[in-house]
Amino acid sequence: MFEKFKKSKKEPGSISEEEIVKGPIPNHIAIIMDGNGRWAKKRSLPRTAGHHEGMKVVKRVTKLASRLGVKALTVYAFSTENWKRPEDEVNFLLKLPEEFMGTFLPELVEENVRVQIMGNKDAIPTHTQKAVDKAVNDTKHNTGMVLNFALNYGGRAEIIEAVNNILVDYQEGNLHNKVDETLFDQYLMSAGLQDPDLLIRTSGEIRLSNFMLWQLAYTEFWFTDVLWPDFKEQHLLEAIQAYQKRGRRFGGI
Ligand code: V0D
Repeated sequence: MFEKFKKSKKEPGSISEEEIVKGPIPNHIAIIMDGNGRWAKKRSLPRTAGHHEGMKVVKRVTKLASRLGVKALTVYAFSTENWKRPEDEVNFLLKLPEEFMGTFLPELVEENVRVQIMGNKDAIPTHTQKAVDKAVNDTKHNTGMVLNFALNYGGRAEIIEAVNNILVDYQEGNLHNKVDETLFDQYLMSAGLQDPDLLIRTSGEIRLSNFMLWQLAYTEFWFTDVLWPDFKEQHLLEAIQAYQKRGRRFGGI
């Protein structure tokens, strides 16, 4: 093979970290990790096997994102719609945070990653809450990348909750100015995080599925047919490279 063809864009194995860090790195990446069930079905495995494999991919992607200098990584782990799945599958999913933290917490601490959660935590089982609280607590002094899990999260519910909390603060006499975008941002579950620069959705579905509706207003979207358990470091580099090739205008010219 001639040297000059080695870095061909058609070769998915050709993007290096060194090359990517020369360009702008998205501050905040959000990911809809779809396709775990389909991945398992293709292998005649139970859907839960796909979720388990998907969890390992979260670890790998977290490490690479952190190395590249990404400031925040938000992953859609459990939507408010996921309760409609078979009970066994829901129970399995709600055990994943425990396993994830059991095997990954020391590495997260070493990577200086801070875990955050957004979503309705009250409705999840106590054992899951405990694992999540421990993750948040044990990493709260870390100053590196924020790994933000959307857990029992829905974008519309988040907006409605923000509105209701604004009403409460208004009634209590703690709101004196008109509501503007900056104020509204502070009432969202993502308060403190910048809006995502890049949204990745795997598994070929081209929709938002109630994910970060407010925050994704100016975000660049990158969709791939790759199923989440098959998503490798190369795919994240590919997504960031595509992002780097786009000119972001935020509505300007
Ligand atoms: C299944 C693929 C990590 C998508 C990834 C409760 C769905 C693996 C967590 C996790 C899930 C959440 C909070 C935390 C630590 C880890 C997780 C769920 C599903 C749903 F503090 N992966 N993961 N949580 N999957």
